[in-house]
Amino acid sequence: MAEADSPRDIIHVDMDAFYAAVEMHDDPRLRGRPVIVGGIGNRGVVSTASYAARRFGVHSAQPIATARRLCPQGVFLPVRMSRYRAVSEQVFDVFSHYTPLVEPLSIDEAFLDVTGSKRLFGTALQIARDIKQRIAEATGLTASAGIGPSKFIAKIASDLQKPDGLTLVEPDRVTDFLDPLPITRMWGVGAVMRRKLQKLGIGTIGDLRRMPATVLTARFGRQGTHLHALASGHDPRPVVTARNAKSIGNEETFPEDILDRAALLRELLALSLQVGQRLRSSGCVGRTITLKVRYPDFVSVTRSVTSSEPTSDGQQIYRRCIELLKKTEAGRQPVRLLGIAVSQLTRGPRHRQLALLTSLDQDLRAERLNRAIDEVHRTHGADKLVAGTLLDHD
Ligand code: TTP
Ligand code: MG
Repeated sequence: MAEADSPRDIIHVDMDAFYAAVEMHDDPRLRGRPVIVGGIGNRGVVSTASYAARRFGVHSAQPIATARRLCPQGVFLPVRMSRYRAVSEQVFDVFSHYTPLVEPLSIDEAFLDVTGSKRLFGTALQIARDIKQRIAEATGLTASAGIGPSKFIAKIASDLQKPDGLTLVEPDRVTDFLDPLPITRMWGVGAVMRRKLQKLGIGTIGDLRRMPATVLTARFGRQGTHLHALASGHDPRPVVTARNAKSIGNEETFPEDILDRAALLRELLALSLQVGQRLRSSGCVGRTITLKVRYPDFVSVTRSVTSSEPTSDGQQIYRRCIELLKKTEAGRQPVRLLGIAVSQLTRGPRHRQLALLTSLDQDLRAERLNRAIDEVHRTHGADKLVAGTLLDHD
């Protein structure tokens, strides 16, 4: 049997109302109250809200002004990133006790492959229980966990009984589990795709599974094939740790060779933003940036730069790539392909603390912008957002 098809035990763990829960832990007078953490000031946005505040309709990414209107009695608190990072460290330390195969998705969630840990620690269900218990002991906070035979199933499961949830999906129950769920529960389906699917009469994951794969492929290409496989419970994607991923990147072969410098910079920017997004979604930052340029005669060159500060910020990647591009023939010769890879990877939170001490404000602003970019990508597709001012760097 191919390795990807072997039975696996994947756990997805996600902290409950993370920033707000930390605030309530640190100031017990806040417990049970509607706590809203975010950019204070009228132009800020909500980072997260306690479950009490969510009952008023307050949610992440909402303008603070709206949240104040919906929940005037709310306790509004500023973001204390260094504190959340410290708690995140404690949570990830618990994970690493059970398996080295930990894939961070963000500051408060990760996938764990515990297939090889069962002999030592008991069933996956037992491990998930222990992890929740240890997190509670170390941090005083609750987490929700989902257990399943793939990342897709575990991710959906962890969300179903929040807060303090624990949901186990046995391999032979995958279809029963998925079928009744609305497609809004499908991890990786943005608002645009959801609307397209709804137009086809697809409301639940079961509807999607029963649709012939050929129809979905004809309509949506590779994405259609992928969605059908997921809806059928097939997801061989491995848990990828920051340590075993050597680099994260992307490259693009153009339909026509590009000579125009402004057009090259636009492509470079789009690639940089995508790579930044990939780094963030895998919870990584990297120090080395490598630019690849391929000319029409298929000859490729690479240029690299290594900085002391690791990054997952698309704009920073873009600025460094502009310098690298100057060290190539691009613009004097036409370009067939551009690629960017970021390597020397480490996990995000731990390695950003130093930078945070010196430039808290800048760090927070970049983080908020990146979150907004990721959100637009999730809901509208990757090509809908281009930061116009960035193009002026040349
Ligand atoms: P999430 O895990 O998405 O949310 P959460 O932990 O607050 O709540 P849930 O119980 O539903 O998991 O995000 C983790 C933290 O990331 C969150 O506490 C604050 C931050 N965050 C933002 O700053 N902006 C955002 O838009 C989102 C979604 C999260
Ligand atoms: Mg969370």
